[in-house]
Amino acid sequence: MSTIFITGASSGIGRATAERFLEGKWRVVAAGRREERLRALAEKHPGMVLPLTLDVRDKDAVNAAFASLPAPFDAIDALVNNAGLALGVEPAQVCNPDDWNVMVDTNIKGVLHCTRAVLPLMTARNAGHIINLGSIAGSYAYVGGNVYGATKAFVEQFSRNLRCDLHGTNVRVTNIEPGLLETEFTLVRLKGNAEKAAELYEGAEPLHPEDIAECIWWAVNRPPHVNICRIEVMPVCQRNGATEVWRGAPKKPA
Ligand code: NDP
Ligand code: 8X3
Repeated sequence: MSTIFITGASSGIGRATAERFLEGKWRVVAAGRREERLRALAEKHPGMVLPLTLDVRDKDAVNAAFASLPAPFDAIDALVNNAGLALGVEPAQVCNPDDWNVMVDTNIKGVLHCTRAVLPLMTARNAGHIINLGSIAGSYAYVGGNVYGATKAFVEQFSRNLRCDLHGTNVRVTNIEPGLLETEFTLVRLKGNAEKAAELYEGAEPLHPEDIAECIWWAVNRPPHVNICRIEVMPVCQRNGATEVWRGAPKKPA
């Protein structure tokens, strides 16, 4: 039986991915900060889920967690670096710079901590798969996307560079880049403003977390000689925008 380690398994894409792999008879290490949600998942699937309270920003805690996984959850076949968030939608010149630190610490450093902790385990077995959650925000710029988009561009370049370092091993790396998707992501980004969060999805059919879980399941279950490098997914109602030309006098300073 195979084992997958999923960060941010308490909600959204992470939880849907956990359910998808459990359905496929994989064991799941379900990591996140909201312990009660992870425990509920474990109770729903007795013996198949190891709930792990973990803040991916804490390098020492991440290293300790990977070093002390109990058998049979210690032979990790796949790691999904899913834990992540956006904070705020304001332009760079007026946003709260503290939010930037949280996004960098989670979306960049969290991915680095978990990847570095798992890689020696995978290279020692000459097998494994790292699946990163990028975003279309890493490719397409938009107002207020500033640091969030930049963290996801980091995820894509890190994924490519990882494939260079791992070349010659059987360890695979995939970056999944979803577009508009309904989870708790928007509520977190808008700092609990449920009304504004609902407006984003009004009249549109966004992706569902299960759509992305299915992409991850598909990428992981390709034959061992196949590496799916990158998957960009949007709902049918979304497209990427054109460039814009500013005409007239410059905006007044904020
Ligand atoms: P959710 O807010 O529903 O889930 C985010 C998950 O990340 C939660 O389980 C949360 O768990 C976990 N998390 C956040 N911070 C930490 C932390 N410091 N340590 C451990 N876990 C953490 O959002 P999504 O499911 O939508 O997001 C999952 C990933 O997908 C993110 O990387 C996001 O950037 C990306 N993505 C999302 C899109 C969207 O529109 N929803 C589109 C493109 C990409 P807990 O709070 O319990 O720790
Ligand atoms: C989330 C997608 O377009 O809201 O990563 O930034 S977007």
